Amino acid sequence: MNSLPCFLTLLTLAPAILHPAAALAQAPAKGEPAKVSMKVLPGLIKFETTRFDVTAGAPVELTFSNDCVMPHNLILLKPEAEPAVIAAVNTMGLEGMEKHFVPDVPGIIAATKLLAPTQKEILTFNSPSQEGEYPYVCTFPGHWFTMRGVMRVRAAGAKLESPQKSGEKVVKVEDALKNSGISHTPLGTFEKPFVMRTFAPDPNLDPAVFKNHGVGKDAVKYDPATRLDITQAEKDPTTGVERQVPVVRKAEKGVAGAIAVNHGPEFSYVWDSTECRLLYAWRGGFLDMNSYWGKEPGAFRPKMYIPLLMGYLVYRASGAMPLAESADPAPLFLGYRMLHTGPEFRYQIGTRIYRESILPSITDGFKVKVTQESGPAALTWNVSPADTASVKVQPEKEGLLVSFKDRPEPPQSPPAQPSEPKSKKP
Ligand SMILES: [Cu+2]
Repeated sequence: MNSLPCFLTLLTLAPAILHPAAALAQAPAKGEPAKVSMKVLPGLIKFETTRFDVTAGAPVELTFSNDCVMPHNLILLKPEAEPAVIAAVNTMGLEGMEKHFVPDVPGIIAATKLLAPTQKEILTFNSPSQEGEYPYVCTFPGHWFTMRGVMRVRAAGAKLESPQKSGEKVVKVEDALKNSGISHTPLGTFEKPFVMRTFAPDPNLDPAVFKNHGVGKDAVKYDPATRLDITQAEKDPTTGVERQVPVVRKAEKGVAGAIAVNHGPEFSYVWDSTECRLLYAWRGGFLDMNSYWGKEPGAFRPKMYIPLLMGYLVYRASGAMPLAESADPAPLFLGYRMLHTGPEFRYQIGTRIYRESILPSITDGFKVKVTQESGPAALTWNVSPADTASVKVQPEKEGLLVSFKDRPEPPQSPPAQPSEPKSKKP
């Protein structure tokens, strides 16, 4: 569990915020508060307690402890508020990490910060005076549809049942995803990764990594909200007649021909089929496709706008391709096949043909397994100078196993919104 200090460091970077719920969560009334203990089922993206009862208008002390390997929060809501809260969280993008995924919308009764593994927080608040069922959810991206429960508020004097624990009613992530309609933030699972060919973000990687292709191209600016190109008025230089022309600007830096793979919130990576190498890996989410696909599910508009990277990087490639020698020609991608561990990439450098798999760990680090298909020549993995402290190369049968330790970075910032004219209907 040597990733824990990194998680903690990461969260201390996030500025402390006073969310609106904090004001509501103060000042317990007279009398002993009802004590509720809330835990997380490690790795399952679920609260251990799925239902608890409280008396209306009475003080409550809820202790939320996160014993999981992922960050989580707990947001207690008025029943009618849930759709608006989830919708607001989905548009928070990377700003969410700073705001603990607690959106500024009405109907939040109490909320914890985003707790790093091993952290806990005590919420004290008065239960609503109105009887009813009040949902609580974790709003960390991808969690709310399985990580949820309900606080039942009972009239004074009514019998309170003992808390209900999560048990046999296990909702599979894939099934929940199928019903949720969140196709713009797709997620696989740790065991069953999700593979997507996409134009991927370039988080300012070392230019030496892109020896064989560039990043970023001029593109027409596309507005995902209206699904129209953004245009501006311009006078035709010859006729003087005003007309609408598309706004063309340098796209955000992005990698074409990338293969993005997601193992659930725990681990994602981008493998580049031009350079035939792993470019970067991250944790805490996958890609938000809204800026690329537009708002409507299936409205695929490849306008060279870059999906948002959700979460934080734990590895970035640097330097020359580790398996290539300086005299080698550019690598040639030969495709991939799905194994139970995820995709196995196949590529050629000169006369050598390699197979490569990325094997993630749920807590810290990952391994790159490389085998050479043609020829018995010994494999050499040239460790880049930036990797020497965190990478270990071991010879394996017919190949190499290269172990990487997590090197967590602060959460990715969303690209700055250009101040451009609003799109106009043609
Ligand atoms: Cu969570």
